[in-house]
This record gives sequence, C-alpha cells and structure tokens, in this order.
Amino acid sequence: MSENVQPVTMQQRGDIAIITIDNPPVNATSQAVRAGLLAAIEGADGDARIAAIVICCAGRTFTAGGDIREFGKPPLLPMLFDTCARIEACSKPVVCAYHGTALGGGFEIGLASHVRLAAPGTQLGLPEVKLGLVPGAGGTQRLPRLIGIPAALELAATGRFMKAEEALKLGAIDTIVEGDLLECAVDAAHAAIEKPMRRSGELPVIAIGAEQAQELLNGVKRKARGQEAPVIAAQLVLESASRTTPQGVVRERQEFNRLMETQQGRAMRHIFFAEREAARIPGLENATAKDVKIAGVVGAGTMGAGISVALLDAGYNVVVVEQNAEAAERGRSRIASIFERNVASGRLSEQAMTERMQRLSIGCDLMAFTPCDIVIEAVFDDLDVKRTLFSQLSAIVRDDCILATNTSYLDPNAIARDTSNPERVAGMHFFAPANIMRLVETVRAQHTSAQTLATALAIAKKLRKLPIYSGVCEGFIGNRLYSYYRRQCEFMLEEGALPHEIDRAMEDWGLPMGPFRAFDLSGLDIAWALRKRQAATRDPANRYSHISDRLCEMGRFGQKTQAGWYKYQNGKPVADDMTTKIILEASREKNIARRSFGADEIRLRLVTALANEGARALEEGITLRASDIDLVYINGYGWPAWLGGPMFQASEFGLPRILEEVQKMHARDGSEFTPAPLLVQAVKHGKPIDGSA
Ligand code: T1G
Repeated sequence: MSENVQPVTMQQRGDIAIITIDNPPVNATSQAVRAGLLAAIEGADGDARIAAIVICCAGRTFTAGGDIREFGKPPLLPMLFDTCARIEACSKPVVCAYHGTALGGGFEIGLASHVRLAAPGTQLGLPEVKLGLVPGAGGTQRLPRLIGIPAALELAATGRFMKAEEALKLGAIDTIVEGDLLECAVDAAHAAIEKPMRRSGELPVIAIGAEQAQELLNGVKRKARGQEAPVIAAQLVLESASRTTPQGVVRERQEFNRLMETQQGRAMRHIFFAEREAARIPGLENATAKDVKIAGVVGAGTMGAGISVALLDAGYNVVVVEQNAEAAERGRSRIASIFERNVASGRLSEQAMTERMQRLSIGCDLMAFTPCDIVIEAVFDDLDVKRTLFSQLSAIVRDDCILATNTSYLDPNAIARDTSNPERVAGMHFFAPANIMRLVETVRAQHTSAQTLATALAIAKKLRKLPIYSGVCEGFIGNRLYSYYRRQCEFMLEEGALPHEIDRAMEDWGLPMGPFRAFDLSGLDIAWALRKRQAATRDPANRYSHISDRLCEMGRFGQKTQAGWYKYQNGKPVADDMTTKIILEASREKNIARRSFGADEIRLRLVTALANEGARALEEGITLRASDIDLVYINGYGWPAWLGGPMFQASEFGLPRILEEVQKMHARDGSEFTPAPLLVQAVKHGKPIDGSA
C-alpha cells in the first residue's frame, strides 16, 4: 500500500473546510492519515473563518478501515479513537461523505461526525471481527446510539457489509445523495451551520430487556462456534447502554488491544493477506484472461448442478448437457430446486430465479456446446469416460474454447491425452456443494497456457470463489494431504482412540465437523475405491489400517447407508458398538496395547500429518506457498479462519515439535511419513515452512 507523503489535505471553500484523505489503494487509516486528520480537524476547529467541515476521500473508496499492515506492531499515536473523539467534540458541524466501502475505522470516522452522507452504491460495515478483532474507534458505542442495540449488535458481530439503503433505513446515515458527492457534502455543511449539533456519542442508547439481550448474545455465541471476537463485539454493544461513550470506548479499546495479540487475531490477519497473496501466480504477470460469455457444463448431477448454479448466479449463459433426456430433466429440476431453496430462504427473488433459468439451456446433445467459451466437465470420475468426452468435445467446440475438468483425483494430462490443443485444458476442482463452497483448486496441466489458467482463475473469481493454484498430482492439494490426515485418524483408532473422541477433539477446537463425521458424510466408499486401486502398488512396509475396509465390506458407507463410522438415528450420528468391536479387533490383530489420547495430542498428530505432506507438496511445486494450503483447508474442508489453517497451526505448535512428531510417525508408520526436507530445513534454520513463489 503506497502512502502519500501528505495523505490528508485541507482546502477552504468559502467558510467550509474540505478535508480529503488520499492514501491509496483503500485510504486505510495509517498513522499518517490519523495524524493528518487530527491536525486538520484541530486546525479547522480553531480557524474563525471556518464554519463547517467536510471529510471525504479521494480514489475508489472512503476509508476501508485501519491499516492492517500496522497490526501486531507497537501502536503509533494518534490512535483512531482519539481522532474520532476530536471529530465528535468539534465545535463546528462535521459532514462525512462516504463512498465505496466505508468499513471499520472508516465507518467509525463517520459515526463520530455530525452528519453522514453516502453516494449510491456505498457499502458500510464493521468487519473487524473478520480479522479476529472488534471495532476500536467507538463503533460499538456510537452505532447503537444511532440504530439501536439489536441492529448494531448484528452488524458488529457478523462484520457484514450493508448497503447505503439499509444504512439509511436504520439511521446510520442521513442521506444518500445523487449527483456530485462533494458538492452535496458542502451544501449539507452549509445547512448544518444553523442547526443544533447532533453528536452520536451523546445520544441515549435505547435499553433492551435482559432476556432479549441474553437471547441476542446466545445467538452470537452459537454462530461464533468458538470464535472470540463476535461475542466480545456483541457484549460491547450490549454494555453501551450502561456506559457513557468515552467509558465504552476505553473498554472497547482494551478488548481491541487484547484480541490483537490472540492466536485467533493473528490467524485471521494471516488469512486476510493469504487470500490476496493467492492471486499472485508466477508466469501469469502478463497473461490476460479471455472474455467468457457462454459456459458449458457436462453433467448435471450434484457437482454439475452446483457448478451450473454458480455460473448462472455470476451472470453467465449456461449450456448443460446430460447423457439423455431423462437425466437432463432431472438435472434441470436439480438446478431449479437449488434456486427454489434460495427463494424460500429470501436469498433470491422469484424474478431473479426466473432470469437465471432463462439463461440456462439443458439437453443431451454435445453439439449444444458449439458456441461455448469454456466447457467444464463434471461427469463420473472415470478416466476413460473423461478422456473420451474431452476428445469428443475438442471436435465440437472452437479451438480456443477452454476445456476444464472438475476431477478430484484423476490426472488432467491423462484426461487431455486425446484432446486437440491441450494448451486450452485446465483443471477446475470445485468442492461440494459447488454453488456454496468458495474453493476451486485451479490446476495447471502440462500444456495449460498462461491465458487458459488466467481465464480459469478469472471465472472462479467472477463466481465469487477463491481459486487456488495447484500443479498435477493425485488429489491436487486438499485431497492429497487429506489422505495422510485420514490415515493418522485411523492409526489412532488402532492405538486406542475412538471415532467420537477424535471428532470431539477437532470439533472442540473449532472444526464444524470432526473427521469421522466428515468421512461418513462424504462416503467411505470413495476412499475405499481409491485404496483398492492403489492396493497392487502399496508398499507392504507402510502401515495400513483395515478398519475402514472392514466397514465398507459390510456395506457401511456412512450417512448414505445409515451406518459408517457411526450409526445414524434420525440423521444424527451415534457411536456404534459394531464400529468399536472392529476397532478393538484391529488393535488385537496388531498386538497394539490401547491407550487414551488427549485432545492436544490428537490435534498435533493431525496437523503434523497435513503439514508434513504440505511441505512435500511445496517442494514439488504442486502448491506455491504454505498459506495457499491454509486457504484450501479453510475454504474446502471447513477449517475456521480463526484457526488459520494447518500450516499456520503447525507453526503455532512449533516446527520442532512437528518434526519430532513426524519422526515418530516415520519410525512407527513407514516411509509415507518420512520428514519432508523442507520441514527439516525450516527447523534447522528456525524459519517457517515456506515455498513462497
Ligand atoms: N489495511 C491495509 N491494506 C488493506 C486494507 C486495510 N484495511 N484493506 C485492503 N488493503 C489492501 C489489500 O491488502 C490489497 O493490497 C489492496 O488493499 C486491495 O484490497 C479502529 C483499526 C476494502 C473491501 O477489515 O475488506 O478499521 O494485495 O484486494 O477486493 O476499528 O480490501 O493490492 O497489495 O481486498 O476491492 C477494518 C479490509 C480494519 C477491511 C476492498 N477494515 N479490506 O476489496 O481489494 S480494522 C477491514 C477489505 C479497523 C478500527 C480498526 C477489502 C475491501 P495488495 P483488495 P477489494
């Protein structure tokens, strides 16, 4: 982020002082901005020629909040809460002119002003909880005074953005202005001179009943599922009713500073920057994405329907082809039912659904793909089926039409073997449900051109997904590491743990679903088929657990068969004696003396399994950086952002401890758990595991 030498300037227009913040790219309130704003306010307040003040920003957005790059370092004065207090105390009316995304400290600058205007399309919010923090410049104290506790609590605890229209309706802003924002702000400043000053911080908070307060807080706790910041933000808003604004701001700041140092705070800042780093892919600096208007999808099963919905949501015209008319009809109703659910929940209007369905054409003739700019296949994960399909497609579509495979395990190079122009082939591995999960592993195959990859990445971004670069290997990034994770889960069963103990350890840590519940959800048969495929080449010297095979041989594939690791009663997982019996047998067969496992050991062991194989994937160039692996697990496997991901957690456990754990695995479980050289090097040099591109 480049900081202007003078990021805050003031010009006088008659008796109005116009303070402009210009600190690209998002006018973050860096120290220089805070100091400049404070000096400008003090100067204008003390200047007899000035009767009113406007605060506005240059560039694409009003201040998007505190400068995250300053976080975790010693705070630099003045603090934003002091600057905001000075704005509010100003003897002359201060008009704040919002545009773009006025977030966090940016929104708070306006809340401390006396009049708030917004340009159409402005979004406002207090997203600090998404960084593991709470607002730190009075947002939790002034917002409830303007819009009431319930609305303020919801905004502060979720960190969501709200549109200007909602902000106006709630009373968080005074006007949405059409026309020139600055001119309107100057007019509003003139109009405010004669009116009594309205200081948000002096308004009363409309108290709510204890029962309602508790209910709101409980709701936040339930959704937070172990994350601290939303609960603290909610409590600060609730407590605003019993404090003056200055008192509340002191309390707020204490919590802001405390949360800054927590692991959750560090983890979420790590993820914030990781998401932006993931877009930086070597070799694509000069690549330009192709313009894509018509997207094709082969297959309208669960994945194909989800991908089609995501494409339709993003505004593409979508052509879907199934094997026959009946399957096509089933696919259409599958797509329609996803939209219907969104309409029922209020997330989508009837009209929007109709508009989307009008952009969908679905049939069973591959020739329908002729006009497509990209075709994504989501058919049964069989190499021959996919290879034949790509060969057929390449004879139908334009030579520059991108052919993307959604395969989760197969080699895109093998799929593309009979395809003309293999440079237009890429992998786009979506995660189920594809219309919801953000992660798309975007795979560069052997001949994938830079433009093809750039186009696949651009499409994923337009789908509001998070594309993560991957090279070609079995399972790409997520599933490759996951197979080591699964093995250690099952090895711990042989050594003494039970499925619900491992699940509880991971769920108490923050995962929405422990590994065994997740295996049951996705189906044990998928991994079983893979293990059977690999059986012939499996090294007998490596430890192998038969427990999952035994369950599959009994037809216990998980939720879909009402029994897997758990048995399912009314859809709820219940520990099953049959599973325990099979586990105990496995221990006996291997003469393993069972022992108990603590939660910390379970977490360490599973993080180690992921981190070691992650280090190996980094060495091979399958993944570009450790933080990409974290993003894969947060956006594809349910890890909460406030854990930071497996590689972040490996550094939190301490890499020497991780290496020690890997060495134990290697001695006990075989060469698949040989310590990765990158991990050994990292420990030797006291550096993080990195493979940063
Ligand atoms: N600080 C520093 N850099 C930031 C930044 C910030 N707050 N926000 C964005 N950037 C950088 C980002 O790293 C990227 O840099 C470039 O700007 C473009 O961002 C007291 C103190 C505003 C919605 O949490 O949500 O206020 O990669 O790619 O997609 O309560 O950025 O180009 O080098 O994301 O158009 C609260 C975080 C802070 C907002 C724009 N504010 N930012 O999205 O662009 S805490 C936030 C965003 C706070 C007070 C406390 C988004 C955006 P580079 P981008 P975008």
